[in-house]
Amino acid sequence: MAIINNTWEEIAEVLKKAEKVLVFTHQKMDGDAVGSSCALVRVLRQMGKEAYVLIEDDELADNLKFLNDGYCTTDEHIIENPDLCVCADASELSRFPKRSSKFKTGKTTMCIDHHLAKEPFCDYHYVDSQAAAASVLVHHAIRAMGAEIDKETASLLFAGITTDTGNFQYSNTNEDAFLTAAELAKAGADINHISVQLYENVSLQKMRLKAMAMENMELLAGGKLAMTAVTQQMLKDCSARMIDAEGIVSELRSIQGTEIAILLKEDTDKIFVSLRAKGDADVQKIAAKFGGGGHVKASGCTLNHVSLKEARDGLAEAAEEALEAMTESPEE
Ligand SMILES: [Mn+2]
Repeated sequence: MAIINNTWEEIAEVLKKAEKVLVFTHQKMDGDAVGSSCALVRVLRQMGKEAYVLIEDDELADNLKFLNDGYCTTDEHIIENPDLCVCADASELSRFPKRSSKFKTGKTTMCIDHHLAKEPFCDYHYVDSQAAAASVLVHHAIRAMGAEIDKETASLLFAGITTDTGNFQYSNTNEDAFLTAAELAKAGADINHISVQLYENVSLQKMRLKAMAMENMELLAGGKLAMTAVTQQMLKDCSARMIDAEGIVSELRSIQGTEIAILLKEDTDKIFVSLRAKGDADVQKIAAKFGGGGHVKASGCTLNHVSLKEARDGLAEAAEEALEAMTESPEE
């Protein structure tokens, strides 16, 4: 059953009527998850409501902590009988598995998101997979409520948009993303401060891990395929955590001539694989071969009970095949 969106007026009415609101977002929060959910909570509080983001993770990533000015909680009991539960930047209960039963306790439920959603699961929806970020849609919702967007709210929403568009570079960057960003700049969003916090705030451990991963990089298929791995030993050597491997795969993709980038992350009995594509390459198909999925340009899969070498060989072969198929049928 396809999702039929409500109008912004309907969404705004429901938000305005609720007194006790819990906002949910996806696990492993990124800037858009934090920005969109916290902005909504901030505005609802300014309207005199009791509102929190009930987060799935134990804590926020270090470079996102500055966004959380007391909006987020891990306490399920902070609001016992919410009038409204809203999920932002998530359009499936599986995106926040620990909190999904709490979400259902909302007298009314709502979803505001930009992921491709399979099934309607709320009373109210506004899901637009064309939107560059959930923060763009939350901005629409706040405007529809007629609420004020102050400097802090504008900064939160801007953080979401810059994150999800790769700072206005990815293929999802559209007119609405720029127009929204312009309005947020006008409302006082502290763009340089946000950018420094988000992008120039890398821990030494993370930087060292990236250097080590780059040092071990392999270039295959005449430079069209870039691969590397992050092992448990490397994490020890750099005093880093696996979360610090974030960003390495996009760095691989940025190499001149590279069309497919693959990062293998070694866990105790499995290997997590991140895939990225540039140009016409499609990594979704490669990930699907290994039981994974995602988007054409960014996908992932998990390999169980294989050695790092086996994972590397299997992925390299699949990627090389995909690259060969592209040169055979360039028009397709
Ligand atoms: Mn998002």
